Amino acid sequence: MKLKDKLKDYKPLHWLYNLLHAKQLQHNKDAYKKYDVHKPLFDSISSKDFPDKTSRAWLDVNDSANVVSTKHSFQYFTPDVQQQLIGWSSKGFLHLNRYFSIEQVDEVNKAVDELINQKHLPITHDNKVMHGYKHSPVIKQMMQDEGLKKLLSFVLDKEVLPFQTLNFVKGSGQRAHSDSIHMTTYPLGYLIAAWIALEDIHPDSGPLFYYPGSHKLPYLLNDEFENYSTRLKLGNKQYSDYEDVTEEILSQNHFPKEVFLPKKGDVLIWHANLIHGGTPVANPLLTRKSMVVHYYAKDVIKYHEITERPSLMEEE
Ligand SMILES: O=C(O)CCC(=O)C(=O)O
Repeated sequence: MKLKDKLKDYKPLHWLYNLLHAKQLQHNKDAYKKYDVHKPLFDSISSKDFPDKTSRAWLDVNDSANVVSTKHSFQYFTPDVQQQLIGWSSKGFLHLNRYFSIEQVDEVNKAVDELINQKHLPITHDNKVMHGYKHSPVIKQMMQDEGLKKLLSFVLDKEVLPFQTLNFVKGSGQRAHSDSIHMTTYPLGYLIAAWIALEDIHPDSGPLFYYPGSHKLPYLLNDEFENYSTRLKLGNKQYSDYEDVTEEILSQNHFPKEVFLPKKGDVLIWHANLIHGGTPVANPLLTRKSMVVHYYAKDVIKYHEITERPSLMEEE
């Protein structure tokens, strides 16, 4: 292992980095007070600080089939969305047909091409451009779409804040996971994601897959894959250990697997704990243009469980 990778495990280096980004940690301030967390905002934080591992999101505590129609704003959604909201607690996802127009999507595709070719924004090993919204008003506009935010806020019953955009040109091939390991909240269940098809998705391009109902599995956090940290150092487990345990749990539970083959402009919205990933790319010549936006609820604690780092949020 390279020295740089070894050093990443030492928490004091994170604290230093966090101190240098203190403004981007202010979002946690009120929630620390509300949930009695007596730590400075720059300090490491993980599920060890929160022994209670249940979600308190209203559609996890209640069954959406019984409660969504009691909320005033329910009436403003289309009959199709209303029907899907009713099924949220059992399925853990929503599918919006042709939500974004072809023109909006084409503008985003143009912006992504420009970012890659002109601004030389790097594509990561799993084929994505991170945080494109910071460089492109068109990507930012899609991320901030008011109708989408209203729907996500309805599902969480809290105002949502976009945390990041990921733009994929090719399939990710990412193994099954829950976003709650990457973007963890306290209370649990206060992250929500929107996956936007930026072209018609071909079955051989490495489409997204997900397991309806898997959001009801217990949240898999550090303790569950024996990733034990100390005051100064992170645990010894790797992300691949988390993925192995997730696969093991899936194999014991027999959830049906769905492969998402959307049309350009469609959106899939998923629950904080829905297990999903990217199928292997059968034809590497094919593109799989898509954009993911992860949103946090505003007034919860937001962090990354494995590295115990509080999330850095752009200032509002
Ligand atoms: O689009 C994909 O292939 C995977 C995306 C994903 O897993 C995520 O954004 O959490």
